[in-house]
Amino acid sequence: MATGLFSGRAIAKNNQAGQDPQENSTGATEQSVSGPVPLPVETPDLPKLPSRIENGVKVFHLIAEVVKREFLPGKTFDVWGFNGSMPGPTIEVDQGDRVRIIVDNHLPEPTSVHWHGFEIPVEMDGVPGVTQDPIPPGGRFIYEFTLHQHGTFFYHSHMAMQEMLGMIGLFIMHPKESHRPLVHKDFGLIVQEWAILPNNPVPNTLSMEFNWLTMNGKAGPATTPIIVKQGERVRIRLVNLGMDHHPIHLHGHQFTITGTEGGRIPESAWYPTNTVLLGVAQARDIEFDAKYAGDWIFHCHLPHHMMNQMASMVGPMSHVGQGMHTGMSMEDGMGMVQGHALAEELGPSLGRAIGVGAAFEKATTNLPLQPQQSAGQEMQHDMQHGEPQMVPGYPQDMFMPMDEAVAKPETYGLRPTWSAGVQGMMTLVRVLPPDLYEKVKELQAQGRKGAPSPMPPEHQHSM
Ligand SMILES: [Cu+2]
Repeated sequence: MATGLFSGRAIAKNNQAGQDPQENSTGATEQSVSGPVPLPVETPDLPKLPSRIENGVKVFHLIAEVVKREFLPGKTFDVWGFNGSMPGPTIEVDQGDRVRIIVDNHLPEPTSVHWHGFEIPVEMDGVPGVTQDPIPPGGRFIYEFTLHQHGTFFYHSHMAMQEMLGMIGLFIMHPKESHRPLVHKDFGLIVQEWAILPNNPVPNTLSMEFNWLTMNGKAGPATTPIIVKQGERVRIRLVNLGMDHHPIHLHGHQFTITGTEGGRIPESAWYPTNTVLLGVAQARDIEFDAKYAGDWIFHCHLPHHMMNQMASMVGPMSHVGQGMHTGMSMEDGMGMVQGHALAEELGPSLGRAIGVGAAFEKATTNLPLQPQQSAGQEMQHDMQHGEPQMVPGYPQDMFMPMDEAVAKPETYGLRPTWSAGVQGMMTLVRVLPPDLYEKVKELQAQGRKGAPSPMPPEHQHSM
């Protein structure tokens, strides 16, 4: 993981925080910790932006361009990002660095890059019209500044709709002296939301209703789990630049919020919690001691952000008798083939939207559905074994594992069917006992896929 900028650096051994690793219950004695040398930040599913030194200046090269991003296996979308990545590659620097960032615009429209929260000369602030001319298609702008701050920052296009197409990246400034207590692992995640109609690869940036939720450009269960060893101290940096605020919740552990988009919070202001409200344009650092072994889910707690492509549920969720009928195709169920594409009733709404599309949503009923009108084999199965269709509100949720499609070293050893419980803006914090931790690290080094999980016997009847 420690590729790029810091790849040549040694990771300091020996915990200097005064918390002897031998004191923890795992018996672990050799652990990497932060110290005088910054601990590189791991950004699952995202690359680091390499740099070179020119006359004492750290030089980066960012290319704004159209990117294809696979949110889930088979679900690839046309988004905008940098250097082939969406979100853009992570930039890591040290406090005090002189930094030059060459930005080339390979997009078909003007852009500019804003350095969010940076205390730098206004000419470098990246606001088109106000502080600079927009960078035209094919054009270049060179940003250069000295960084005296430290913390979790980010860069993004300062064109609003370009933000909604994905033009953001992490910008980590390591402090001159590492914060105490030192951490063994340091991760970064960018959360985003998307409105993407079925069979359409281009996000609708005008929509206020979102059906794809991502962490580092992946929707659960394709989000690569965060791997830590039991007993380690962990920092996770979170950044949000979308239309919604996200209450991000960790299972099984309390954490403290140790940083904001403005930098480090004094320890005297820390308090225990397990959910952090990650507002738009904010960054939050959280830290915790990974005391309890297990595969702990880490997710936005807005229910609509805990699922994928929820528009596909619209058919069975709504209307019998009035309005659009259930049991139609996904496109019919969303009213996509009725009228012309710009008709008001087809305006910015997805699924259970309130607003322009609300008229379609009023006609909800609890009248009995027919089994063949349900979506998904799971439901058909359930319905054949009772009369759940007599239950008002039925159906609500689906359970559809896809373990093998998202298998990777970091998923090794997860419970079979795990993937059905990880959807939308979710990932896993896997607090692993030493033996399993070493095994996953070994698989990572080999670049091997996780062993496919066998289906447990009690589940085979419904597959
Ligand atoms: Cu959310």
